[in-house]
Amino acid sequence: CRRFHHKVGILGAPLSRGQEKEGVKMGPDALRKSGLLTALQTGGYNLKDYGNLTFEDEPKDEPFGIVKMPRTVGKANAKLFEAVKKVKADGRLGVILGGDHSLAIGSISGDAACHSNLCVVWVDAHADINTPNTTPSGNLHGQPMSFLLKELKTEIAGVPGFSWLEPCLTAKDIVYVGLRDVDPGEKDIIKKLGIKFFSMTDVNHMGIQKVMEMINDYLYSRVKKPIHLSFDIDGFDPVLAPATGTPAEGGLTYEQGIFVANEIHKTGLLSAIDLVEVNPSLGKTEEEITSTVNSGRDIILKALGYLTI
Ligand code: HAR
Ligand code: MN
Ligand code: MN
Ligand code: MN
Repeated sequence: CRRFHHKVGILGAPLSRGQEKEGVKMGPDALRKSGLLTALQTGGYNLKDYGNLTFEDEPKDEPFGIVKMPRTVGKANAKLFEAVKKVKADGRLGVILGGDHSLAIGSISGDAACHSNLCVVWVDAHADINTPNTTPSGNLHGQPMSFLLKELKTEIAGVPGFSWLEPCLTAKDIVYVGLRDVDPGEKDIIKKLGIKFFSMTDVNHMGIQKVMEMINDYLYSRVKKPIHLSFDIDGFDPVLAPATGTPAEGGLTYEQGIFVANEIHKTGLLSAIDLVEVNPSLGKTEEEITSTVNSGRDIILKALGYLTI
């Protein structure tokens, strides 16, 4: 429908040091092999493939408190930040193929550098808003939101690798969908900052259609704002998307996920999408891998309006 939807930039971001399972760096290539690019090409999109970024481990990357690999994750995100800025400067809708969810720090910062009024729809089993002080695991993929929020700026002070970062969002700019595995410290932060969320309990009780209506009213109905969709594949139920590092029971069905993506497409406001935490090496069978990867591919295609009238 809307013409500006159809200029797309694909960027592979195989970040993996925000957690501890190697295989997540295979996410971008698995998504590429799923037919994502050929579908978009035959669908008439103006597509530019920016390739995959490469990331290196920083030497002597000692933990900061219990936060693991801060310099490596910080530097990778600085690189992704620049790459996403370039995609947006080229006038393209960004499609960022992950990689673990720590990449949202660079991806959303890059998107926000071009859109000061950016808002974020975060689909995930997890809230990813632990701070370096509340994190139970030390893994940075459980913390990106705390690096992005202006309200939490003092919480991330001094983390090595992130001196380039300036928080770009406020608590009212974000909405969660699909939450069901949230740490106590995260609950406190969400309550204190008044962050809007729709847990799986909410989705089950009011239905995904009502949830998307409420998101529409809350985020972008009054003033039109560009939307960044950050979609963690573990937002889906593990029956559908088992090949991921931290699966959580009771997630979105295929149809619910696709509905979310389609509603966002219909706004005409999508600026960029992250598709993260696909880990092909964690599929127990070929079928588990295919189901996970294809579900992620379909979210991207639907968010871009592929085959939609
Ligand atoms: N909340 C836990 C932590 O901070 C687990 C995070 C799980 N990670 C993700 N992100 N897949 O959504 O360690
Ligand atoms: Mn369209
Ligand atoms: Mn996540
Ligand atoms: Mn998650």
